[in-house]
This record gives sequence, C-alpha cells and structure tokens, in this order.
Amino acid sequence: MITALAGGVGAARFLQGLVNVVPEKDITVIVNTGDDIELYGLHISPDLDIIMYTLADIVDEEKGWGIRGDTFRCLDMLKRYGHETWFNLGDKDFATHIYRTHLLKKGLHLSEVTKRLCQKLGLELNILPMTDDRFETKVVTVAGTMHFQEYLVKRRAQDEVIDVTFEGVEKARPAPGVVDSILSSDAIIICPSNPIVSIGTILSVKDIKSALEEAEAKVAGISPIVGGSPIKGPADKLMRGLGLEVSAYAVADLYRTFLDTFVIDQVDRAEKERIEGLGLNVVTTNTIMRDLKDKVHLARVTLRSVGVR
Ligand code: FO1
Repeated sequence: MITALAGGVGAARFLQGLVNVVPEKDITVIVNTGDDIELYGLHISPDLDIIMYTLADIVDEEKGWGIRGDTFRCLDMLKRYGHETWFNLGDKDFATHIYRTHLLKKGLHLSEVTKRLCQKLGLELNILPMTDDRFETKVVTVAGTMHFQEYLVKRRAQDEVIDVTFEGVEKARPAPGVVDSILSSDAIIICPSNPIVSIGTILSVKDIKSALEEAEAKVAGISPIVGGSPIKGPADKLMRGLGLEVSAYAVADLYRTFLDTFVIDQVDRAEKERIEGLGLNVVTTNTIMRDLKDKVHLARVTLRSVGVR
C-alpha cells in the first residue's frame, strides 16, 4: 500500500505517473480541502476534483482543472442574473458540485461523497479528503483577509501576503481512514504540491503530522520548487510572505521531522548538500512533468528512493 499526500494540479500529474507503476487499488491519496469553498450555493472541492478528473482522464489538461471540452452556459446565465462569476465552473463541473452538495445535505460526510463520486468515475484509488470537517484556508494580505480562492482566482494573487491562517483547524479531525492509511502504508509520498496551502493544511489537521512521524514506512517528498520558483501556483508569494526562503531546501526543512528522502530537480543539485545537512537523503532527477513518460519516471524514481521496486 502506498499513501500520498496531495494538493491540486502538480499532485494530480504525479499521480498519473504513479497509477502507471502501482495498481490503483493499492494507492490511498489524502487530499487538501483547505481550498474548498461555498459558491453559487454549492460545495466546491477544487483539489479533490482536480485529482478525480485527472485520474479519470476527463480533466482539461491545459488548465489542469475543470472538465475537458466543458461549456459555460450556466455561468453565462448566472452572469445575466447579475451574480458574481469570478470562479469559473463549467456545466459538467457544476454537476459534480450539485451532486456533492445534494449528498452532503442528505447527511453524508465529504469522504463518503468522494468515495461515491470516485466509484462513478471508475476510479479504484482510495481518495480521501484530509478532513470531513469545515476547514478554510484564509490569506492575510495588505488588502485584507480573504478566502484562498478569492486571493488566487478573484484577485489573481496580486496582494502582498502577510500570513496564512486555517479556519476550523482547532476542531478538524482527520477523515476516517487517513491516519490508518499513513500508519499501515509500505511507503508514503508527499506530492509536489504547495507546502503552505496544500501539504501545510493537511499537516495542520490534528494527528496527521504525528502519524507521519511515527509511521514505519519510509517517507519521500518531491520538491514543488524548481530553480527558486514553483512550477505552478503562488507558493513563492506565500512562502515569502511567511518569511521563508523560496527554495527546495526551505520545503525540505518544513518536512524534515517526518521525511526520509527528498526528491529535487536536477537544476537544484547545488542544494543537495544543504538538504542532506537536515539529515535527509536527497535524490536529484528531472521533476518537470511534460508528458506521461516524465510522470512515470518521477513516480519510479520516488518509489525506488523509499525502497519500493
Ligand atoms: N483556477 C483559476 O485560476 N480560475 C478559475 O476560475 C478556477 C475555477 C475552478 C473551478 C473548479 C476547480 O476544481 C478548480 C478551479 N480552479 C480555478 C483551480 C483552483 O482554484 C486552484 O488551482 C486550486 O484550488 C489549487 O489547487
């Protein structure tokens, strides 16, 4: 069994490689839900959806989110009614959120809803939200405090970041299966996701970080920072705002209490020694995932680094 901690697009692309190397049913993915937002009266779980759509091979590959070939007629009509439409949901994507919200309103937990959606999409992986409880990532900026999606999508990550807070973190408990899967895994992988608002949120949920520290399985992480910048998303702005250096080293330092191996890009090989100084093994390879071959290569190198052949 392999357990992976995941955010959105970077993680989804890595997992596409992983499912080519390990049988789907042997993989559990613990997914960030700090990006979840209620909009248009619906519960939207962007990272769960990005991962489900990608692995079900229906994602809009160019954007990395949403459904390939989707239309936006519902959104156009909402605009006509004068509703705010800064968060772009396609018509098919709307169906996911309508169905999810319907099931949540019937009393199902987010983990149960996710299981049902995955089954219907033909996925055999065990995709778990990090928590079934309400949890929202807020970004404190010079322009005020706002939901992460408002910071990223509505305001295009333009505001200087002062802090990041997790609303609901005190009460949030890991979803059923999360801690068990970490403790019973043969290997654990921290996907190349934002260390603050994707992996950082998962680690902030009670008992998850300590489970990673206690787990017998080896833990490998893949750096989302290559050559001093994130491959995608605002990790650099958030890290800088929190007073962190934007480097593979700084990410390794955030994970060092539970990590055995850190996989960094070959362009960052100069950081190898410094990261080894944290007591970690370091593997350098190509981490840029342009096609399936790159994804499979990264999955194989990562698995090998934690003793899975
Ligand atoms: N990202 C955008 O930049 N603009 C959008 O309008 C947008 C809509 C959207 C709808 C559904 C979904 O699952 C994701 C969506 N994303 C959009 C991506 C999302 O905001 C972030 O990339 C993730 O939350 C970060 O992992």
